[in-house]
Amino acid sequence: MRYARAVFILAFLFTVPLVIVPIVAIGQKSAPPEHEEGKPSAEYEAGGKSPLGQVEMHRDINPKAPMISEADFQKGKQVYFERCAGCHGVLRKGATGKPLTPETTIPLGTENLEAIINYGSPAGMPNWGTSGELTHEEVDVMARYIQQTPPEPPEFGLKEMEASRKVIVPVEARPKKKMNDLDLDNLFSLTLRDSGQVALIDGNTKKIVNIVKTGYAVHISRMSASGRYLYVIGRDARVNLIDLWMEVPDNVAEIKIGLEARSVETSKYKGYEDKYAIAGSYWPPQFVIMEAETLKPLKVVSTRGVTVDTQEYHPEPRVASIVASKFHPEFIVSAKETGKIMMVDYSDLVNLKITSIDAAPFLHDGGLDSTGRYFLVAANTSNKIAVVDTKEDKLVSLIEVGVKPHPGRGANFVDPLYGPVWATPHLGDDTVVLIGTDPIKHKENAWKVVRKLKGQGGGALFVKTHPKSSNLWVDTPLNPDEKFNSTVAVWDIKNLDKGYDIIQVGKWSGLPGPMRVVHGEYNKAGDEIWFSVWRAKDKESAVVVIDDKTRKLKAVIKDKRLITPTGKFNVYNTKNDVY
Ligand code: DHE
Repeated sequence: MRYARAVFILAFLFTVPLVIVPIVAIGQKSAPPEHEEGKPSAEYEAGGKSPLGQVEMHRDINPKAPMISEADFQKGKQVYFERCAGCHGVLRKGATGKPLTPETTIPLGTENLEAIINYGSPAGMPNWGTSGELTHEEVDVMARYIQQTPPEPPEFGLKEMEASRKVIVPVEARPKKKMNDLDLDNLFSLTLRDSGQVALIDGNTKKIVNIVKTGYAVHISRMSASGRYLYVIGRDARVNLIDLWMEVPDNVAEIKIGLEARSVETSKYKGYEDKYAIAGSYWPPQFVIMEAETLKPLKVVSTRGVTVDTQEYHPEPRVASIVASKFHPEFIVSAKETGKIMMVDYSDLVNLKITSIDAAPFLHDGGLDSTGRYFLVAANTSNKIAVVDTKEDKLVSLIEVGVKPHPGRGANFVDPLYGPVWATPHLGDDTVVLIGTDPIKHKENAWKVVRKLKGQGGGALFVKTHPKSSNLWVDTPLNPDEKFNSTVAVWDIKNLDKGYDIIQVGKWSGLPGPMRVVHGEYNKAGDEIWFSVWRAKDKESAVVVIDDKTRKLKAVIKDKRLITPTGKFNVYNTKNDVY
């Protein structure tokens, strides 16, 4: 009773402006319990896997805060960065969740804080204690930890980056021509999240070409414009550069660009092919432009600044998606907390020009429309898609969509009624929203939600199609129900009103549940779609390949080295922004 009252009173403090569906997932132990480290439930929203817990930070004793031993402080720091920092911010000054600075937590007291950590709040704070995610002791430690002065991770400038850089194979010693007989355009880079590796898989033979060591909790891969170099970023902000021309493609350089990161991209504008790479970090809040072939850091730019809505200073705007412009020598960089989209002109790094576009807070993932001119990015907790004209460098529209859009890079196709559209599913509801993207021939539909398809449920992450396909695929890996998180929904683009069919991808893998089926990616020809069957790191996982035309099983790629497979990046599609 005492706890229940405290929960009610304190609900406001931990409010995370999320919505009901994923929150249910967050608190539920029933969501594949075996997903320890790979578990995408609470950790997804809460920024799980942050490596900052391991970073040494200064401890400041606050006489008003309750006693905490050094060991408990270190434990609290680790739990905070693994579970809480994603919503409440590295500095505890608030992000999607409310601030947890000592001024707000000390007056509430340890007992009340314990209650809220245990039971969560109706507004979105997960019930860490009662769900079993945190033990009783951990809840006690956390209640005392968040009353201490927040320890601050160190900055990471050019000097630290340069000191971390390794050129494993110097440019002069690299092949002068392609030294393997791989069909590189149809190679896939597969994230092996919890083993800190990527698997390079031959899309034709479905054989593993190499397993390459990358950063901790590796996240995404991107391609150089020529298709020769593959860039991989880990959550520990390590960028690996893999040369696909080698006899056996492998690392040729690596660098740490910060302490925590998610995004990497390369220069694609004419005349700048394979010249620059860029990586954005969550901590410190900044991005760095590097020499593409050596990863030599050239220019570091901070994203600290004011938010677009309340115009208040934000100390840690994390760098979310980065896309390369096809219209100018520019990188399109989204800063999450401030809601700013920066068009970073890389033609002159000394006199750097940045056009800063006000979108909406909590920018996350996005991609280009089919013409490559418009960038559509989710402002996820604002429930909006921001559209930027990358030719004019202007905001075109802020479109109200469903609850917590999560497009990945989205999916482009031609709707039989409304013309060219771009699609996004949602974490927070079961809709898939189609937005008109052709302001010339379908002006009346441009930048409007032209359809809302009803999908399997919330907890969707990625949508995919291909110019040669008439299927639209949507996963639901974060839905707590196994019926949904181990299957995908597929619509016939020519007959969207008919609704979706369910494809039993998990079952086809031949592996027992629990599992998460995540992230579809096409092969180069656009006649196969690959899905990852993501299980716990001590369990066998798989990649299921589906014949796109018949929607029948084509192959299951299994190998004991495929640990926690998640994102897949086909070289040709990634290089050319085909999605
Ligand atoms: Fe991602 C893209 C951030 C959790 C798989 N993810 C992105 C992007 C960002 C981001 C900013 C856009 C990068 C770009 O385009 O430049 N992801 C985050 C998080 O902050 C979050 C929510 C929590 C965390 O702790 O990291 C998170 N992401 C996940 C996962 O748990 C996923 C499902 C599995 C995994 O491997 O980690 C996951 N994220 C992906 C994938 C993409 C991605 C596969 C690229 C999609 C694409 O098609 O381009």
